[in-house]
Amino acid sequence: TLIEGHLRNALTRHEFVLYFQPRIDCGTGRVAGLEALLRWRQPELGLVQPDRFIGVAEETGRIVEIGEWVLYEACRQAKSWQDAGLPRVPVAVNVSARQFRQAGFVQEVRDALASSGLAPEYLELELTESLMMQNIEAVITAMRLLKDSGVRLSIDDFGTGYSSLSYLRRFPLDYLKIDRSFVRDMLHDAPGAAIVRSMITLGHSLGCRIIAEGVETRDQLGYLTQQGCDEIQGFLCSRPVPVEQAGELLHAEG
Ligand code: G
Ligand code: G
Ligand code: MN
Ligand code: NA
Repeated sequence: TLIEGHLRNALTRHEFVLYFQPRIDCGTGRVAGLEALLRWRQPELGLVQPDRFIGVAEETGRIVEIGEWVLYEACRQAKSWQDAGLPRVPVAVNVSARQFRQAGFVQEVRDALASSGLAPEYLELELTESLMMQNIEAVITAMRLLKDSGVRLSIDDFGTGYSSLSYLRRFPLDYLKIDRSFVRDMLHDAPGAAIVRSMITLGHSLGCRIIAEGVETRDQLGYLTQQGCDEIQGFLCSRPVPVEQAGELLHAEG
């Protein structure tokens, strides 16, 4: 396909960029972290959103080298903000299943930290619920190694991937990110609200901080805060923004 062909040269042509979306601490209103989100500046196609190419990159295996770039670039950028004296917040990176299952993934993470000089507690890895529910024992082993290296781990898109509750407690998780579909439906009916409340309770009982995704309204923020949600991410606070604007967001915190 067209995407597949262009994707072949995208890395060497430096066509990828990272955008960053902040998440906000419900208690303090301050920026609690930034999620790195990949964008592709393709000369003929324009700015291509990940929904249009991540799937293709997964199928062709190209996601492995792209993911490696994202990991290093996110660490490098986070370190560069810190060196500029901006407030230190963790940067979160999305990890695809294929990338995570590579034998060298844990070492790749350590290498990205070492070569960028970023302290490990400022790197978070977002693993989707569906990634975590396949080859569970191997996933737990890799997650333990990553935790031992000092990075933080999140379960992303929570609620969409048929988690086995008996396994959930075995994963060493720091954050649970409630998928935005639940936040969207939350205030429309009683079951929607009850599901989100249960996720918050479940996440807390697993020892996680809870991040609600896709928060777009003040009403949603109010409800989530009232129910004990720890952090929110979504268009209400900010869209994903290019690196310069992300730096300005941090500067405004300082
Ligand atoms: O940025 P946006 O909201 O359009 O992202 C759409 C989807 O693409 C989300 O599910 C997000 O997790 C995924 N995504 C964004 N950036 C990356 C990335 O660097 N690596 C992987 N594997 N997925 C990403
Ligand atoms: O799957 P993941 O959580 O990584 O997806 C992140 C994606 O969610 C990004 O592509 C981002 O553009 C999108 N996103 C972030 N905040 C909002 C929001 O408030 N509403 C909607 N509809 N999408 C959002
Ligand atoms: Mn994510
Ligand atoms: Na998500």
